[in-house]
Order: sequence, then C-alpha cells, then structure tokens
Amino acid sequence: MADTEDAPANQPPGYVPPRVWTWDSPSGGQFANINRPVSGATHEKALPVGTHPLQLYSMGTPNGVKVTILLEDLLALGHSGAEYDAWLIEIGEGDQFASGFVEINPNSRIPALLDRSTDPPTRLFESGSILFYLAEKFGAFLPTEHYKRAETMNWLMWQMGSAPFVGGGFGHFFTYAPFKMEYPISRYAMETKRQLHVLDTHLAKNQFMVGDDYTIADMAIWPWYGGLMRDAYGAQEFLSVQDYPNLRRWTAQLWSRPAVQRGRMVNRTSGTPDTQLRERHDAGDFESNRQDMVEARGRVRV
Ligand SMILES: N[C@@H](CCC(=O)N[C@@H](CS)C(=O)NCC(=O)O)C(=O)O
Repeated sequence: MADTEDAPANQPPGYVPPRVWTWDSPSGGQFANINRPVSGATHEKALPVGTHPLQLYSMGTPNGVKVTILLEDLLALGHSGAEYDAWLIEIGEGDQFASGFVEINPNSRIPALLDRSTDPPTRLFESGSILFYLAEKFGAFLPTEHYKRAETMNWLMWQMGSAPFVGGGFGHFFTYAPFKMEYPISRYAMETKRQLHVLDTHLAKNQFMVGDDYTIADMAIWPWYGGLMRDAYGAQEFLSVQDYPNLRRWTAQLWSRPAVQRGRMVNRTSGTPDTQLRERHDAGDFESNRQDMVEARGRVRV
C-alpha cells in the first residue's frame, strides 16, 4: 500500500486505494464504457433467429474466431449439420447485455451458441465449451484415442487459462489503457513471451498441438497466438516474435487452410472491408455479402 511519500511513483500520482472500491467513474481506456462491476441485462432485446440448427452470436475477436474456424472446418469435412447462422454481437455497443443474449450467456461475453437441433435447445457459452461440444457432436477434431484425447484437452484448457494474460493483461496495458505503465506492460510481456516459448518449444517436435492431428486445440490457440505472431496489438517487434520459428511455421500452416481464412472473416468488424463478413447465413455469403460488397450496394445484403 502506498503512502504519501510514494505519491509521485503512483498512477495517478498520490493514488491510494480506498478501503472499499466503488464504481464512481469509468476507468478510462478503450472499453471503459462497457465495463461494469455487475452482471445481468441492461435492456430488453430478443436475439434474431435464422433457419439453421446452430445459431451463433459472436464477433470476430480471437475468442469468436475459434468457433467459426471449427464450424467452417466441419462444413469443409462434409458435416452439413454444422450449417450455422452467425449473428454479429457488437460488444462495443453493449449488445452482450441485451436480455436475449444474457439468457444464453449469463456472463455477457461472446461467443455464445444455441443448438436448436435438441429439444429443448442447448445453450453454450465459453469458447472452450463450445469447441468441445461441437467436436463431440460431430465426432471430429477431437481424437478418440486415449492419449491424444487427453493431450487435446490439456492444450485446450491451457489456452483458456493462459490467453487472458495475453488479452486482458498484455494487450490491455500495451494497447488499450489510457496511458503507458511500465509495471503491467513488463509483467504481462514477460508472461506473454513465456507462453510463446511454451508453444514454440512444443511445436519444435510436433506438427500440430497434438502430434500429427489437427484438433480443436489448434483452433483455440491459433487466433490468440497466431494473432500475436501476425498482427495483434502491433506488438510483433516489441515481443521479438522472430524468436519463435516453430510457432511461425505452425501459424502459417494454419493460415493456409481455407476454412481458417473463412472462419476469420465471420463476424469481423475490423480490417479492410473485403476481409469482413459481418453476418453469415450460408456459404454463398463469402461470395456475395462481404462488407466491401455490402457497402458498394449502399449497405444492402442480398
Ligand atoms: N472465457 C471466455 C472469454 C470471452 C470473452 O472475453 N469475450 C470478449 C471478446 S474476446 C467479450 O465478449 N467481451 C465483452 C465485454 O468485455 O463486455 C471465452 O473464451 O468464451
């Protein structure tokens, strides 16, 4: 706990945590307007429902992309039951706090999925849970052999537990915080580089996360760590990503998969318009409803 002698070293200078924290004002930085210390809906609004058994409510962030990669890979394998409607949940606009969304995810975070092929419909939230559910449902990308199945779950859970230090830690303080602070940036850069090294070391001896099998573990890890290797946070030089050649090889290998490229476009709202498919209702949308096409038609989907 700081006292007044330490005041210049604190941020803001003189800041001393009160005995009880209260939600007086937004903390600043990107996302300040959507962060709240309570859960639950802020407004009444039902979710849209399309024609397919699987209804995805998401956004093209790393956690959202995990699921759309799996769905596109399932469809590429010929699992027509994996056809899905992907609805855009704009988290910057607070869509995740609408009553309909909160009903299927009380945690108000994307991605969320409703499987309407079951009676009653099955709600899914937490990207790792969604990947596991779909892989089991379709019997794909989750090995049945004992050791490989355990290893897939090891890496899936590793991703779910580790990435918050990258996104909520490193990415937040390096990119989104209202000003730069050495302590959290160094702390989370250290942890992020440790995780990159874990992956690089493992991938030196394995083609994919589970040997020669491409699994939901790769799909979970790629959007976060492949993202760090490619373009996330503009931090490639800062994190010296060239020091992880095996991870770079694996990142490129996954990116060469058409299903990965399609999955990355779904519900995406950043990047150039030709890389965004804000809503997806069938495979033809990739050819007719990319954002560059929708904008050229005066924001009309066909
Ligand atoms: N552990 C969750 C994390 C989901 C998550 O944090 N989603 C972010 C986008 S990547 C979100 O919805 N943020 C909205 C908010 O912070 O209000 C998962 O893997 O599904």
